[in-house]
Amino acid sequence: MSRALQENPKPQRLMELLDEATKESAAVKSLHELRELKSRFLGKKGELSRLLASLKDLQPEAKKDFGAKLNETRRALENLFQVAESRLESEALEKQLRESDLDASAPGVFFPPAQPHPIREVMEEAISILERAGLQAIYGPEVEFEDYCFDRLNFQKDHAARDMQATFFVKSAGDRSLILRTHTSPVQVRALLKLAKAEKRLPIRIQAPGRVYRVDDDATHAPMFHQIEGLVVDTQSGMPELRATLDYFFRKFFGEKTKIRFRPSYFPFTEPSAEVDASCVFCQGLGCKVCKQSGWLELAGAGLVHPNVFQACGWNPEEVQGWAFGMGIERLAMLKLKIPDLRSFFENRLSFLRGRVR
Ligand code: FA5
Repeated sequence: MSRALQENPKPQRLMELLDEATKESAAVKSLHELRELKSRFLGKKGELSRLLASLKDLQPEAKKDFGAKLNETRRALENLFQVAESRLESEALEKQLRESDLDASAPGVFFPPAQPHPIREVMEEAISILERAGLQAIYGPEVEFEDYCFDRLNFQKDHAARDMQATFFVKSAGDRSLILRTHTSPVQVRALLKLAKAEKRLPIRIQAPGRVYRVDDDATHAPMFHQIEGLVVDTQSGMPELRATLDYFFRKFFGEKTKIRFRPSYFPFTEPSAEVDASCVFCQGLGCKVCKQSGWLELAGAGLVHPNVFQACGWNPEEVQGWAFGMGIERLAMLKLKIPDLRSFFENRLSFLRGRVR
C-alpha cells in the first residue's frame, strides 16, 4: 500500500532552523567550529537534507510550496555561514597583527625610484647627439675574433702597437683566437665586411657604442670601460667632415662654447691619425689644474680610414674614402659630471649613484 501523502510539512521548522543557525553562527569561535556547524545544518545527514528527502511524500501543491521555502532557507543559511567565515578571518588577521611587531600605521620606508647609471646616461646622450649627426647605432660582440680587433685593422703581427691595448685572451678557436675586444673599432671591420657584399652600399654612416676590455687599472683606466666609435664611408668623405662632426658633437655635449683641435697621432687603422682635444670644460681654455694649465683635454682618437683596412675588408681603397673616430665614455662622463676617479663608476656605492641624479 502506498504511503499517505502528507499535507502539512511544518514550514515552522524552517524558521526555527534559521533562528538556531543565526544564534550559533554568531557564537562560533573558530573555522573548525564553523565547519561542524555547516555540516550539521547543510550536510548530507543534516536536518535540511532530511526535510528535502521528505518532499517526495508531499502533495504536489505542498511539495512546490515547501520546496521553494527549503531552497530559500538553504540560501539564507549559506549566507549566514559566509558572514561568519569573513568575521572569523578578519578576527584572525587582527589578532595576528596585534601580536606581531608590525605597526600597520607606521609611515612606509621611502624607496627612491630607480634611475639609470651615470655611464648609461652619458652613453645615451652621446648616442643621441651622434644620431642627430646622421650616424646610425649598431652593435658588435664583446667577445671578438683577434683578427677583427687587430689584423684587419692593420696592426702588424709583431708591431708594438698591439701592446698599446693589453688584451684579455678568451680561447683559441682553430687558427683564430677569441679575445675580449680592446676597442670598438672591430665593429668597423664587421660593418665593412658585411656591406662589401651589399648593393647600394654607400654612404656608410654608423656609430658603435659598447663595452671594451683592457688589462688596465688605475684612477683613469679601468679593465672594463665603454667606447663609442664613429665610421663614415663614401666616395668623398674626409677630414673637414670628420672635424665638423666632432665639433658638433662636443658643442652639443659640453656646451656651445667648446672648441676642438686636432694633433697628429698614430693609430694603425687610420692615416693620417689625430688625437682630438676639446677646450677644457672647467676653465673654458684659460688653463686650470684639470687640464694641467694647457687649456685642452684629450678626448678622442680619429683619422681617415687606412687603405689597408678597406682592402682587408673587401673594399677597393681607390673607390672609397672614409673617416673614423673613437672615444672613451668614462672620460666624457668624468668631465661632464666632474668625477675625479673613474673607479667611482664601478663601485656601485648608492650614495654616489643617488648623488648623481640630475
Ligand atoms: C682607440 O681605442 C681607438 N680604437 C680609437 C680610434 C677609433 C682612433 C677610430 C681612430 C679611429 P685609444 O686606445 O686611445 O684608441 O682609446 C680611446 C679612448 O678610450 C681614450 O681616449 C680613453 O678615453 C679611453 N680609454 C682607453 N683606455 C681606457 C681605460 N683603461 N679605461 C677607461 N678609458 C680608457
